[in-house]
Amino acid sequence: MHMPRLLIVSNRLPVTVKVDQGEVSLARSAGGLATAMRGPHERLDALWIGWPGDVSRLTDAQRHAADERLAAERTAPVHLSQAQVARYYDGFSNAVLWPLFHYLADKVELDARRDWEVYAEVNDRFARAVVERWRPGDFIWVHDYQLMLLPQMLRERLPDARIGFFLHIPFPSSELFRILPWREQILRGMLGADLVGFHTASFRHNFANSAARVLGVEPEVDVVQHEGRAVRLGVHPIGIDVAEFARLANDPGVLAHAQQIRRETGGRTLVLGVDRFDYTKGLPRRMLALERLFERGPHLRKKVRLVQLAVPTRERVDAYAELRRHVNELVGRINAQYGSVGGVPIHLLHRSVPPDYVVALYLAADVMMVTPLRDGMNLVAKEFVASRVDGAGALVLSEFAGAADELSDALLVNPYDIDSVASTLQRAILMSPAEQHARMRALRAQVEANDVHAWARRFLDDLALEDPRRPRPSLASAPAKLADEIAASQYLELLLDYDGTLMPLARTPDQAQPDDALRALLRALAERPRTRVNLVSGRKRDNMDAFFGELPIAMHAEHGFWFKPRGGAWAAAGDANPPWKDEARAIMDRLAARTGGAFVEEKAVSLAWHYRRVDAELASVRLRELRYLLRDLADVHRLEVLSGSKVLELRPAGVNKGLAVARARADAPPGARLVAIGDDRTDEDLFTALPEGSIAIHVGRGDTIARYRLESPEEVRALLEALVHGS
Ligand code: GDG
Repeated sequence: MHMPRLLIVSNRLPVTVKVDQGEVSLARSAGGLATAMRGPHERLDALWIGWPGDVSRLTDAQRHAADERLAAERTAPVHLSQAQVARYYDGFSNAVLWPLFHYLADKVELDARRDWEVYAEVNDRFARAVVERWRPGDFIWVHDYQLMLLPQMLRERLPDARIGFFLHIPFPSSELFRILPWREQILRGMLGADLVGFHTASFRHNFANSAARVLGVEPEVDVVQHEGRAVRLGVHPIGIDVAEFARLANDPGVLAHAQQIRRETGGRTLVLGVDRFDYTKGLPRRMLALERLFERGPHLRKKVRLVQLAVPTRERVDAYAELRRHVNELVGRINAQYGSVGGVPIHLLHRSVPPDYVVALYLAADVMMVTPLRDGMNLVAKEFVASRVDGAGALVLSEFAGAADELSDALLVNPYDIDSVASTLQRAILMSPAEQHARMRALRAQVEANDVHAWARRFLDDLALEDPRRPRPSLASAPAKLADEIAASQYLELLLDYDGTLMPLARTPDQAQPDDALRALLRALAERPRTRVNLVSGRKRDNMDAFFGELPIAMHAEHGFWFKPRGGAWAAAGDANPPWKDEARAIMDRLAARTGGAFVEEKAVSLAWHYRRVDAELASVRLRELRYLLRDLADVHRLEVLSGSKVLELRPAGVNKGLAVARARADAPPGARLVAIGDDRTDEDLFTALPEGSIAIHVGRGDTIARYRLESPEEVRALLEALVHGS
């Protein structure tokens, strides 16, 4: 029997194929994601699917050898051509998504259509590779911005698979995100997952807002209903392999190396930077801050040295070449100005070094500078903390790194503010050992509490969770059974909502005119033996009369405020012209005038603020404002503020669709069964008021207390037709 596995999918495998003098070998891949997932990959016995680097120059025999080595590492390669890598990876991923998601819109490639096409093509290539290996029960965990279309592509092919997606980089504000020409496809792509994870609550919030704005969905804090599925949005700040860093930090060889680095620094304060050589990491401004420090404090000029490890990365992308040129120029200038025969203040290591070397640097440092302009998390900050088993050292951390949410005991800075980085750096250099230890203790506790294994476990536990709010299974598979059950009732009292239940929602209420087939269906139901029909709507009396006046049915208008029994006349449940209305209307009108697409509808007992044509993000701001402005009025007059489908309604408390239930029961024979069907929040009042033994049916997605669910008005009509013809 197949044991369910975890399939990890990322652009790059944790190992890259290398050929040296004809010998095939595997080298560790660099970067945050590979470093982070390496531990969970081993512990969870997962299969990792991804790109193993360029193998185009390998002979067949070498390629075969490479594939064998890869399989032994429990990895499965997705081979890509050089042309694909140039457009999908260097192009769309790293010259469009990467700068945009890090708030550097001016670095986004001007015209990326071709790159976009190849991005989609490569995502599809990954989808095929995953489908080939997936077995029922396997979990799929997709990583990062190179594969944002993959969750949806997998969902289409494997509808029952558990799919998680984690974004390692920031998700920008919707204002920025929506400049992306392919914003809709990217969002839909991600929403193919069951769980979408982010490092911070603000990235999650940005994503939900973008989805609301671009796709018109109405997300809650941690869930979006999308295409009939509940997609959960999680906050999962990534951790590091704490034990591994502690082990390296206690290794005698590493300690000796750290001592040697300190000796070489010649008594200067050692300030350290460790970054991929990337323009998001804030290197130029970090250099300028050091220069500012020297300008202000001549006494520090010979006492401080910055060692900057800058690991080569994305060397084919233009913006990176430009960055290297800029940094080299700054280093040259500052060293020329402040260096002496005894040494230079900046030492730039432009290469990759082994992990134990990185830890030796962490241990040797007095001050760690982590000042990215934006960063999803930033592992370096956490690695530094985990390595400082001696409890010493000061950490300067950008407030725009995801890590700043957790590491509040670091010295937080705005990396764009060079003066403030300079003074914070000075503060770090001068920090007393007692303060260093106090801060480091708190930082270490924080980093230890959430290591990478706990992170992976929590994400996967979340992914395994059955969401209680997941839409209940549709009746589509068993409508006939429900129809039979209803038909078997001795006496039937139907309570039917109109908009969204018998009729699809239209752009404006006027456009939702009933068709002849619907009138005929309602008439046939009303003429069915031992059956009564109630229409229960939020609409006005005259409107309902115009639609259905000639039918032998009972009608409840304005959510039950007005009632007209079959063959009778309308009667109101209270004061039809209440004193609060003028004031409320003035508030609503004022807000509608400022909100494109909004309009106010007045009914006898209530006022409704419609926003179905308003931009989703604007609507959510306005609704908050409206609720706030109506608060006092509602308190004084005992009014309820109710949200329906894209409408906010103000009306007297207790006047709701539940009134229809009491009326229908009042003269129903004993043993009558009530069947209520509705689609929005106001229908929940109807469902709540139903006596035991009744049947409540919710139409469409979303939360409900109803036990049954139908997909659409068509399905509702089919059910009602079955009652007519089956009886
Ligand atoms: C992305 C997000 C998020 C660096 N130089 C060497 C070396 N490194 C290692 C560090 C660290 C990793 O590379 C860099 O990770 P970061 O988190 O700092 O940054 P990104 O690569 O941009 O990672 C980031 C991360 O994904 C995880 O979700 O935190 O925000 O941008 O582990 O130690 N490792 C070795 N030699 C080096 O010279 N061996």
